[in-house]
Amino acid sequence: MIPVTEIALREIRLALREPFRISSGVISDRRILLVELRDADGATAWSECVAFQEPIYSAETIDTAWLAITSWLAPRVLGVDFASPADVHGALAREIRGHHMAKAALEMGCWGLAALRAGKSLAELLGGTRDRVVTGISLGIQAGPEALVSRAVEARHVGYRKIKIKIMPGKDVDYVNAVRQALGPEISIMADANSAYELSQADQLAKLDAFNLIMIEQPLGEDDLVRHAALQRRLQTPICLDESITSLDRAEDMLTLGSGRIINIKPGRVGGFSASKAIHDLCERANIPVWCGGMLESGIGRAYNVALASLPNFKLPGDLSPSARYWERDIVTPEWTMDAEGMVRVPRDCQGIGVTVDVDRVDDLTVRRQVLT
Ligand code: OSB
Ligand code: MG
Repeated sequence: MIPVTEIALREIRLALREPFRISSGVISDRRILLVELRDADGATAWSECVAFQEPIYSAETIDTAWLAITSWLAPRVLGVDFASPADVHGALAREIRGHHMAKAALEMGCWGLAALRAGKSLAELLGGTRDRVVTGISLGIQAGPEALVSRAVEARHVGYRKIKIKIMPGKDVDYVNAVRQALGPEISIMADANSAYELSQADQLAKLDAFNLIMIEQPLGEDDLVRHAALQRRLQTPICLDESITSLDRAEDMLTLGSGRIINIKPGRVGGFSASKAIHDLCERANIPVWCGGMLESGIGRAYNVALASLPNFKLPGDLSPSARYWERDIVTPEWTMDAEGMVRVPRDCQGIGVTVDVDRVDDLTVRRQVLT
């Protein structure tokens, strides 16, 4: 690769069309950390850090990521002559613990830049084989089951192929039941608890077995593989892990312990594309399906997720909603769209990430910027 000689960080503000509630909090006006990498020949690639403003999903926040990138991570990329973007993960992992989302923003940006340089689409460079990826919707916690049902019915109507319902104690069985009744037995439905339960509530979670869910995502603690294994033994419904899978090692632990049967891969959570691909490959060998999760990304982050989801073992619909579900207007052109079959097209006849960043718009939305050389 041609060495990266400049890394520009920006924070933008982008309001979600409506607040998104999970068991641990609510996300509304997003503060988003964008990264622009420039190489010695002047080529640039944009990437996105998926950390939220508050540590309600994982310990990282946009401010910790800013600190990690400027203080410790960017110096490990700037001016370094990497043979391949696959080498960036190791350079960022060495001696620096945690900060996966900060690392991923840089690492994935290097993949984006490498694709551009190779004259290939990001999907092709990664080894993705699909032309289109199947899409589901993640519905935040609503005021009541009726409100959730109307969202779910609408989502089915526009083509989504999987309906994911956010749950928490007190907002679980009635909500899931109402959606299953409204949509009928054929539709793929799942629930995501974002770590809201304890093992002592296993009886309550077991009631969800009645609704033929394709999976229950992350019911227990974010770092807890042992109790998830105990819970999985008590549930018919497959457990899918999200927060708990922070690396290839944790994915191996899940397989060894039987903590779940499906993995939601979010590249930001595991430190980028190399780790995502390694988890993907491990799961493929072990016959564990994976799917691509989402972090309410802008169109930049979405480009990386769509490229990743084009790998062959992404067997289940991803949380890859089109731009218009999140934003009045996205920061890329073309915006991400979904067809009536719930498919998002993978950009393949392009060089790089496949969308163009609207830099004037990004400038208008920028509240801080720092350039590292
Ligand atoms: O657990 O997958 C999650 C959003 C915020 C925090 C955590 C999660 C989510 C989603 C959103 O489910 C998925 C999307 O980007 O559409
Ligand atoms: Mg989740």
